Amino acid sequence: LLVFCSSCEKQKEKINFPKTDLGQSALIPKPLNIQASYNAFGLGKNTVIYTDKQDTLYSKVGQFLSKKIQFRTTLSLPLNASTEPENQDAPENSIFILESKNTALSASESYELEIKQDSILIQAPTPEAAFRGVQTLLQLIPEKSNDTLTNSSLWVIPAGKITDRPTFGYRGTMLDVARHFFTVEEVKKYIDLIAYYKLNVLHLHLTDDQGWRIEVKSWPKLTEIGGKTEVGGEAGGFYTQSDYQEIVEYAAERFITIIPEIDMPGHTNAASLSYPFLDGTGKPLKSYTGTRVGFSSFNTRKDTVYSFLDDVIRELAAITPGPYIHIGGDESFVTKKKDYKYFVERVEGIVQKHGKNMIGWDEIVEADISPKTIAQHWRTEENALKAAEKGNKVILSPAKKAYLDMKYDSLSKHGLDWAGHITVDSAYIWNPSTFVKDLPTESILGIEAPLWSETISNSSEMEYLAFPRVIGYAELGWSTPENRNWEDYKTRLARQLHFLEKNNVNFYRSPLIEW
Ligand code: TNX
Repeated sequence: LLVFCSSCEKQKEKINFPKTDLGQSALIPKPLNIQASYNAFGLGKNTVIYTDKQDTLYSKVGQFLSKKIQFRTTLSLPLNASTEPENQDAPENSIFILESKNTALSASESYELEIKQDSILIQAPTPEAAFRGVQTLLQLIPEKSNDTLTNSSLWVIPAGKITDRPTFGYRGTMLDVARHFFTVEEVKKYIDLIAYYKLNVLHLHLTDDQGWRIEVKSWPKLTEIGGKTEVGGEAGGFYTQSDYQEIVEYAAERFITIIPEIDMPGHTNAASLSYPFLDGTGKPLKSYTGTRVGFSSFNTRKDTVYSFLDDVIRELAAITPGPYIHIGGDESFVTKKKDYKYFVERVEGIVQKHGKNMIGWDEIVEADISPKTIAQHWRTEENALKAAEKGNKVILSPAKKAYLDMKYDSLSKHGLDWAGHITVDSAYIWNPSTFVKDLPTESILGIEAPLWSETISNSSEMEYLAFPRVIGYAELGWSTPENRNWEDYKTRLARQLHFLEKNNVNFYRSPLIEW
């Protein structure tokens, strides 16, 4: 209590904050509702953080906030320093993260953030929602402290109230670690960056013709042989199961779901090279480090292929807490159509048997899939519509809008252009809810921006393609169409400069943005 009183005394001196406007802050994604109250909260050395302790995940969210505040400001704020906050007079200058019983907040990622002169209150129905609210708060911390208001530094946070929730429950991005391998540390960095913009899914494209990147204990050659190559002939690499679990846990701490993809029956050269009985093409097998697609296929009529897949999916499901396994299914150009359908249907059974929900690229709608399965639209609108007709949910990744591996323009140092150039404004200016004509909104699970890695060979080049476009996709997945506006967005995007620089992100300095 003494501690509180001394901090109260310090805070009680009347601070004359400059006038603020919460409505003008550079929040991305734009929250649903913002009411400014034009005063401010002074984040400083006397600020303390309290969380609901019934659920330890709330205190983990508090810890995350404290760590990020330290990184941004060097302030080291105590968390839950004393007994339950409700049992005593609230000390001034506190941040509370509390569970809300408010039914208006019942959606799993909805939160309220109220900033007053003496306190900040995040109320959320789930720790996940509290975490999203914490990102909003972090985004409100200014780059520079004000050192003239009191005798210590204060980071002036604009006051008011934000009520917020996402449009889509699935807001993702994909990383192709098969064409080029990214290390655990590189993947973690990407996860940390996307968490700040409230994405909640990272899809890992773990296998392709050029490489197999996940350890399968019952079939060790997949990584011993298949893990050794990548596009361009460099060394490749793979995740041990414990590496993968480390990624999964790091993502889970940020309430991000990892979706693993084993791409098949095409895109399987690395697997067949490791275990030739898998091959269905009959052509000589050799390692492949080019960028062509559509030349490989599993043998879809051999039972041993399915017992192999049962092992692979069982092992993968066991280390994947998220509900989904992605089976690829794209560009199987050398698989006969009837074999393709048979394959997708049988693999769906295996995925479901291991307790997971199947996702596949939009071609899978050709098969007789169950309504639980999800189709990821990338190229063919008819497939998206067909999925909806069958009662399947659709993830939107239309290549000409959402592909992070498309060049920005003809001058781009990296990227492909088969789906066109995607400038930073074109990437932002579209409405996922109406983009595929006649696709009912109820069929849309959400959006995902894939980053294929044929043209990049390190993390900095990856960041160049992903940033800043992925920030715009985060807004498209979260904010309502009414709240989205390019002119307004581009000024908020320009104000991400400090965050991007402080985190050493090699982002593309688009001339459309006044950085
Ligand atoms: C198409 S998108 C592919 C990938 C390539 C990508 C390059 C999809 C399901 N398949 O194999 O990497 O284009 O943009």
